[in-house]
Formats: sequence, C-alpha cells, structure tokens
Amino acid sequence: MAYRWKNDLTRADATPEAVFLNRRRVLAGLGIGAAGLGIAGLPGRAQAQDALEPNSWEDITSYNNFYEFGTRKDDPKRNAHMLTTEPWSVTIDGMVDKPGDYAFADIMSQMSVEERIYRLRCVEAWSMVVPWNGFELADLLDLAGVKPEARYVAFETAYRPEEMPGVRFPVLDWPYVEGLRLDEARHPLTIMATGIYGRDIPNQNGAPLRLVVPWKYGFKSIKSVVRITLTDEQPPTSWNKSQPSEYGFYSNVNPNVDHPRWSQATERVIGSGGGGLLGRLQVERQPTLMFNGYEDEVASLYEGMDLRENF
Ligand SMILES: Nc1nc2c(c(=O)[nH]1)N[C@H]1C(S)=C(S)[C@@H](COP(=O)(O)O)O[C@H]1N2
Ligand SMILES: [Mo]
Repeated sequence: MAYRWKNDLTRADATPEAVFLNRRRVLAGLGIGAAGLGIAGLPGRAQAQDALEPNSWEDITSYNNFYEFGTRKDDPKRNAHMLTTEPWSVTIDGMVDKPGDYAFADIMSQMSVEERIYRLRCVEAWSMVVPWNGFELADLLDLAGVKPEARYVAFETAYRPEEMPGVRFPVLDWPYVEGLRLDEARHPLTIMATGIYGRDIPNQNGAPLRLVVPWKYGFKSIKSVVRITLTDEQPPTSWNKSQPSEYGFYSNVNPNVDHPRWSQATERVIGSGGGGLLGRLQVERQPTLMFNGYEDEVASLYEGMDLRENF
C-alpha cells in the first residue's frame, strides 16, 4: 500500500516517549524522510502523514472518552486501571470459517505490528494526533477467514460492571457496540491498535486492543474489543441507537455536514494551548478536513453515496 510504512517496533519494545520524539526530530532535522529509513517508493502523501506532529503522551492518555469509566474527560485515566486486561481474548464469530475465542497473545504472535500516526477527530469537535502501534484489521479477519456472504463487521466492548463504574449509569445501552461495512473494515487504514508511542496501549485508550478508523468520528473507534462478528446485515451501533438523528452508521468526518447541535467545520486542537486545565481552554481551532484528511485514500468507498443522507 502506498501510504503504508513499516517499522521495527513490536509490542515488546518499550520506547520512551522522549527517545521517540527525539528520533523524529533528528530525522526531520537531517531532512531524512521515509526514504532515509530504507522504505522505497513512498509518495508525498506518506511523508505528509509521517510529518504529523503527535500529541504528547500526557494529552493522549488523560483526555479521553471511555464512558464505561465515566463521562468526564479525566474519568477514564482515573478509573480504567480497574479493567483486567490479562488474560484477554476476542471472540470472532458469525460468517467466518474459523469461529472461536482468539487469545490476545496468540493474535499478537501472528500479526505484524507497525506504527501509524493518525489524526483523531471526535464528533464533539476536538482533535489530536496519535502515534498508534497496531496491525491491520484485514489481517485479523483473514486469520478467521471471512465467508463470501459477509458484508458487515460488528464489534463489542467488554461489559464488566464490577470493573467499570460508568456502566451503572444508562448513558448508553451497554455493552458499547460499533460496526463497519466489510470494505471499510478491510481498508488498509483501518487498524486494531495495541500500543501508543511504542508502549502497550493504556487501559483508558482501550487496552489491550481497540479499533482505529481514522477517517470517521472517534466514537466509531471502539475500545477494549471482546467480540468481532461477521454478518450480512448492518449492525446496530451504540450512539446511533441512543440518538439516531445525531449519529449515523457511517459517521465519516465531514466539515460540510454539521451535527444538529453544532458546526463540524472546525475543531479544537488539543494540546495547542500548552499543558494543564488552562491550556485546554486556550486551544486553537483549525479547519476540519474532509474524511479527516484521508480523502484520497477513502473517498472511493463512498462513490455515488449522498453523504448528507448517509451521515
Ligand atoms: N467502548 C468505548 N469505546 C469508545 C468510547 C467509549 O465511550 N466506549 N468513546 C469513543 C469516543 S467518543 C472517542 S472520541 C474515542 C476516544 O479515544 P481515545 O480516548 O483513545 O482518544 O474512543 C471511542 N471509543
Ligand atoms: Mo468522540
């Protein structure tokens, strides 16, 4: 894939953030892009993505939406340590050749983990840039073998009242569920993230593995996944069930289609105001990009579709 780049990180490599950032700066300073890393044939787009400046570890792991642990942005960081992530398994079922419970360790031993620096745009009109480590969802689907009649992929988050203080409140109909069309799920930009900055992904970001679909609003990127089901019917999704007029199945980032209660034309850039609570109030706004900046890669998935109707 044109915009795909490999690196040597695995889940076991704990790269301290300072070293990681320093390496990026050194490379940038020397004018060495992907080519200098020995990756041939990457077009300008890949280098543009590589040049995205990621948010700090602190921003990414302390300003979260994970309603199972509470609805305030700092609740997940405070509460998600209660989630037991070992052992962990993902049930893959429905229209697959090899349905069953896949142990997380077994999955990891068969997947190739790489770094993806992606924009994350929340439907609430804020954004960050996150250096994920993960593998392509398509590779996991291939492990289970997708049957030809499958058209959609449904996802489910763990539901553990004893470990998740937020599920006592009926904010959403638990467990949190999400879904993609099969071609969206198989798109090479769609990953299952297992790390950030080369470290294991923190619980508040969806440990031990969570979906990341960078051209869709953040709520599609479901955390702490325990079930993946291949189906021939469009699956229900949590936010759509809760507010169908506000949150559609597709939820592609689109600056031209506003949320019924606010504009989606611009976004608050988390981290731009510096650290702390005050910094979060002083953030800059930037224009929101069509498909969150991934239009060249994904627009063809929606050819001929009315994106206002299919919001
Ligand atoms: N299970 C679950 N997944 C979830 C959420 C949630 O509340 N529960 N919040 C979503 C929303 S609204 C966003 S913006 C992203 C935030 O991911 P982050 O906290 O890693 O930045 O996770 C998404 N995945
Ligand atoms: Mo979000």
